[in-house]
Amino acid sequence: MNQILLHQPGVASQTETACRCCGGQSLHPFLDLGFTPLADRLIRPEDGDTPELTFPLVVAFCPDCALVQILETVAPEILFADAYPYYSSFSPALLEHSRANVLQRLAERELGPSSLVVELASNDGYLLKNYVEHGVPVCGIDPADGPAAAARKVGVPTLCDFFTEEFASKFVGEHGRADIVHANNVLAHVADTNGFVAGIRNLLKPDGVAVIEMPYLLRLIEHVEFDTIYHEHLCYFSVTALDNLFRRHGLFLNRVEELEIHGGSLRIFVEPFEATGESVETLMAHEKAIGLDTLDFFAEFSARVDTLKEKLLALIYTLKSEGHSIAAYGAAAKGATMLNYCGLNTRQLDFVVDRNVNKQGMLMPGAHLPILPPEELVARKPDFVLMLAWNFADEILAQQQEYRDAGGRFIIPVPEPRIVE
Ligand code: DWN
Ligand code: ZN
Repeated sequence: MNQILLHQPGVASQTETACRCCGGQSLHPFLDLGFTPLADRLIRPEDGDTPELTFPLVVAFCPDCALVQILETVAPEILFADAYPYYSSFSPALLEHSRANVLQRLAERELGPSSLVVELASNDGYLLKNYVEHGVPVCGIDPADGPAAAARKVGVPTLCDFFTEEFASKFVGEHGRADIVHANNVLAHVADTNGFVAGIRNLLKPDGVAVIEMPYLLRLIEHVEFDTIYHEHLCYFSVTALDNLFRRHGLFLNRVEELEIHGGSLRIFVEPFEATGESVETLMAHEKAIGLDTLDFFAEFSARVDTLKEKLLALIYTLKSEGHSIAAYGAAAKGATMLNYCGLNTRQLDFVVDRNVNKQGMLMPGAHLPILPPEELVARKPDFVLMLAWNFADEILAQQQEYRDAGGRFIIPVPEPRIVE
């Protein structure tokens, strides 16, 4: 297996010198994950020997607005080009989480046939379909044509486009303003964060609310979730950085909830009027108290990432030296960062399984593990399985009871590599 990785400076990407949100010029890098291929850019088997583009993956802190961000911006048309493989509906826990979100919104607000709910990065309709069920008009916006087509199939009208400030003005002209704007796991992905937020302001009714979810920086650092760092994720948010960002656009972070999903996330409620709730004051005070808004907070992180890598490699090499076979579970974007940063590939791992039929038959970026259906675990009985989709470990362990009863064991890499019987 000769894996060819290629980096072409200035081709398809640019290295930022100013903060993505406040424009500050004093960014402090604190973690360097090297050159990695694009985490969601799965490889066709016939392209196994074709040079793969790689990009630097350096993480920095902005002392002016407390935003953590990567310094490389890969062109969106490169990042979200080819058949974007991520379909939210392949994760039952995510579906249940999203349904509960909608039912809470329906309980909180008078929504009916004259209302409008818009979701940015609406994917395959995994969330908006719950509003359709309750007769509330919706519109999804997502640049990925595969998921957008899947959404229309489940009755969710979807516009296949990138959401920008200009797009928002055009949309309001044609469809009016929204009562609720949902945006899950997308704020970190947009190259023009300020334009995106300005678009949300333009889209919202005066009494509208934007309900936005993103991974929480504090949990990423606490649990060493370095594998959630990849080129699709440009920003890593604290409540402090979010408050600074939205205020810059006349929007106000009035409420925040902490969520378990994706290794620890935030759900924020942003409105065009200021009514800062206790939940926001409490978390911002906590962040100040622990110094999450200072560079010092990140000083140890690089060393902690390397410790996790050493422990995982020591475990895997010991198991290999004892003659054990090892596979993996979850052809996730975070799996690509984990494998490529740790230098794991088909020399140590035989294959990876994933439920997403759009991923099966492809190869993982860089590591080139073949992606197979989960049934292959029971069929081929690898002795161990590295859980790359650790954020769904509970449901995957339950799902794989037959494999475990047959003696199969899982390795959970984050926050500390451990074996689960
Ligand atoms: O921001 C993003 C996060 C929210 O989701 C996106 N950029 C992409 C994605 O990141 P990821 O690929 O690391 O996410 P997941 O959701 O952790 O990926 C889990 C993978 O595991 C998916 O490919 C689906 C698969 N899966 C499975 O095969 N069986 C998941 C479950 C729950 C299962 O039972
Ligand atoms: Zn900044």
